[in-house]
Amino acid sequence: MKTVQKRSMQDMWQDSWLTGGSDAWLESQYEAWLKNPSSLPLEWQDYFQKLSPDGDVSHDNVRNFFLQIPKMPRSVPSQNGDAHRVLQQEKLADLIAAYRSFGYLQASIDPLDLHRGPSHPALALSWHGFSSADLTTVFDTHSFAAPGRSSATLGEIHAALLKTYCGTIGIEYTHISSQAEVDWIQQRMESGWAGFTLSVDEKRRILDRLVVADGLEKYIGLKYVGQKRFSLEGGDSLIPMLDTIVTTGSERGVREIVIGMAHRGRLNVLVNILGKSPASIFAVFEGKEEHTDLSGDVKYHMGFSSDIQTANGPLHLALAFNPSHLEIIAPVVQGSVRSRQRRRKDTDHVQVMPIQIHGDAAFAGQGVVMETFNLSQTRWFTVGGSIHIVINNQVGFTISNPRDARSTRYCTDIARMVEAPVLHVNGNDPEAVCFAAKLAVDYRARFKKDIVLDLVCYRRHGHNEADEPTATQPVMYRVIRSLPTPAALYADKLVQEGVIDKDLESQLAKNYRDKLDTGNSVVPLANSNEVYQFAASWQPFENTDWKMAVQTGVPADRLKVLAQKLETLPPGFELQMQVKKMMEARQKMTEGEQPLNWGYAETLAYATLLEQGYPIRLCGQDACRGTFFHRHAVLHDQNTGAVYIPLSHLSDKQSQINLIDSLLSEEAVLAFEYGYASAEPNYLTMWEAQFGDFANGAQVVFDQFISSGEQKWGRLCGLVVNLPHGYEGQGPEHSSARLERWLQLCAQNNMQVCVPSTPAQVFHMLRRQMIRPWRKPLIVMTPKSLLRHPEAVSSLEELASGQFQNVIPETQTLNPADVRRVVLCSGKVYYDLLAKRSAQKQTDTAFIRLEQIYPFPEAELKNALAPYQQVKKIIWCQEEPMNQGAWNFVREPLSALLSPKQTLSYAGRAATAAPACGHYSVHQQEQTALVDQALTG
Ligand SMILES: Cc1ncc(C[n+]2csc(CCOP(=O)(O)OP(=O)(O)O)c2C)c(N)n1
Repeated sequence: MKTVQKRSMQDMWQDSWLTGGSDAWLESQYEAWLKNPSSLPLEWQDYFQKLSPDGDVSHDNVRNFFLQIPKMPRSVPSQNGDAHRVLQQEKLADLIAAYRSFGYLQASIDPLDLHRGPSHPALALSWHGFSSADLTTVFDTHSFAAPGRSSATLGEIHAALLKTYCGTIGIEYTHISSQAEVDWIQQRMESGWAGFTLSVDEKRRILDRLVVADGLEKYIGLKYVGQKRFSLEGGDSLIPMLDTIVTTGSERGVREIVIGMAHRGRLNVLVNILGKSPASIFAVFEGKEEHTDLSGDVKYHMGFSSDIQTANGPLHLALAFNPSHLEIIAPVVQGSVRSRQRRRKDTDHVQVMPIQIHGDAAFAGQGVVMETFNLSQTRWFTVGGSIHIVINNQVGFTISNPRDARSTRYCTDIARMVEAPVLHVNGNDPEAVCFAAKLAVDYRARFKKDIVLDLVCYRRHGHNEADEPTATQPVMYRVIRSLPTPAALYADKLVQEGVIDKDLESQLAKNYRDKLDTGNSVVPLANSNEVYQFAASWQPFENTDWKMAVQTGVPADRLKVLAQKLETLPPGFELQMQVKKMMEARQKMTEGEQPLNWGYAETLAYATLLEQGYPIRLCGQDACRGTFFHRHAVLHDQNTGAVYIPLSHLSDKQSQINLIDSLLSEEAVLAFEYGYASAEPNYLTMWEAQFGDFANGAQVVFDQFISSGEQKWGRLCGLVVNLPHGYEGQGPEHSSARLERWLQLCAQNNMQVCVPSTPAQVFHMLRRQMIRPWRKPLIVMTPKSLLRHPEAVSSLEELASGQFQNVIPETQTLNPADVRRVVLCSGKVYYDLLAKRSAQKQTDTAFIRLEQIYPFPEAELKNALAPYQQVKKIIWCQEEPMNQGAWNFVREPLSALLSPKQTLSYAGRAATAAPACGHYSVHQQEQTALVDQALTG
């Protein structure tokens, strides 16, 4: 390549690397670079730029020549026949490459034929210098020749390209950088799709699936007129698509599928894929469903699971409970799948497969889609690929103009970020739909990556059944109203092919209606002794009470043994200097030479749980080290970079711990952890925010799942959420974890909100979370400065005995008769109050710490207040502004505990818009003032 000499353009063309036997792919890259350098990644741009031809033949010469090629007369001098043949073959290679890369732009994927965009110039024969005279020229080709032949005319090849890449499937795959994947897909498309045929039985099966999809909607539409069901009609092919995925999946070893989907078509999937009994769905339409103590949810959000019978044995299907918030279910499903894969020891991600069903507007619009794709190939979050289906009905509520719905050409373009193949399929060609579905399952099985099926269809009615679509989409709906159903269209096709009788469609429809009338499941279900063996049992956690006492202490000698194991490193393991100091300090704590700090107690909590058989998954941004340098659960050898995790080296029988530095997402990562924890009651699953305030980026997960999932759907979950919180002058964003937000969400014992103030408290709190048979989310305000505060320490004995104290009464010996005020508080401010009281040698003020704010520990607080009956002033002190923190939550239940002679008052910052001020000096003045106010009020 580097030895191009000064020669004429024609010479150069004839024997330079442009025409000769160099690698076809490299050539195509070079050509792409010549046409448009910025179309290639920077490293390739750089590579070609540096690959400068010798002498005065520059890239510019080559580029100029190359760009002339399409315009050049194609009749190469006859005296050079070989050159002509090579040139023609090269032009053909360009043409084929163009169809592989851009054919999808011209594919016939829209059943409404409304939005066919501009095509690509390289799809025209003339772009490559071919004229109609060339159509009969014969070329060597295996891919596009008729079976048994190794050559075809240009006309035949062009027709095959159109059929393969511009038919009812438009496939995007040449953006994938793995040549193995590209080759695999190419082969599937060029031999598989081009020659795709189905047996008569398969065709009948597809027709039957279309008939049931349509039949259910019509049945409900007629029986329950105007009631919301978010009809699938127009996207009917979803049912044969899912049917194919389930069948093919079961052939490839899939034993469990978890589906995430929104409202559209959900009832149809429940009845026709999962086999939920139609009677139970009709009962909801009739208002006759069973009521429980829970507050419940609307019918198109409810989840369900079943065991269906396939030719390859039973297959467990689960449709995840779903809030209204579009797309947020995707990471929850991923987490659930990962948890189920772990339970089955399915490390190759074969047995459990996710299907994510999206709407076109939501897929393009919601940021969590991108976050979930970003999780998809990472070490601790991958599930070996998801099959994404977009029910692309080309309208989102009332938006249908793509120029308003997104800035990308396709609603699926976000998937290109993970180099997922995308198949746009015309929903009115159900055979193409099934071909694409099969390809998707095989691709995932082979490459363990995400793949997208863009089911291009339409929405026969309005957004819901009470909604009139022509008000905003008159033209689109004129077309839609003229379209026969997908079932009718396909039945016509099969009649024309002579595959079925004319009346088969109506017979199938009648049979289906008869089945619906019985109310029984319309899907063959697995027989009862074959059903799902891998379900987690939540039964021990049902109807239990948060007040039950559990012993969480661990004998001191056992703690010492574990601590010594945690402090033992592999020979020669070189710690970083500060980490070494931390480890030395921990050794002193074990020896009883120093009191225990936060990191020590927390680590021992994990060690004891692991030893007792509770696995742990702790995940967050920088969670392995700990944002505030206190945890160091994963150690790094300074010489070799090797990693050592002491918590994984306790004993051969211990449970597994996964310590995870997550990628920089709150919403998708927290949703994933919620999904994980919801599928596994005996796993201590923890998510840690970098600073507590960042949790609001995941607010949907708190509102829609963590706080309300049990009441809406009866789903228990023991997820722990660590939110660093405390006013230390770090400004408005890093002081507050917005304690008030979580408290506002608390009711019906839905979750716990704790603010532990000592290392022993965090030890017992974490252990209680697993040992007490009560699974509720635990929101923890975790400390920052307290991690190193000399007073925020505990003794080994405090870990060895006792339990988590929901309330910590006054710890110093005060004479209750001297006490004139009782200050109640939570968290770090206790230590500020303590310091001032000690400095002032004040004996007239008692402190009570509220360590669990919800469920409100009324009885324990009453006991703690009991010695101070004569005290008139009860003060709630907090460092958060008055409109924030716990004040508004605690004032009512606290007041209820006081005698008529006692008054409750507030000591703290005034109400403010921001959580904290931005100036350190102001912060200090405020902090001093609120402590003074509490101690003198
Ligand atoms: C996060 C969120 N924002 C807004 C809505 C309200 N909403 C419900 S359905 C819908 C349109 C969704 O369009 P698309 O994703 O194309 O699905 P389709 O309803 O067409 O099947 C909207 C905006 C919602 N449910 N969730």
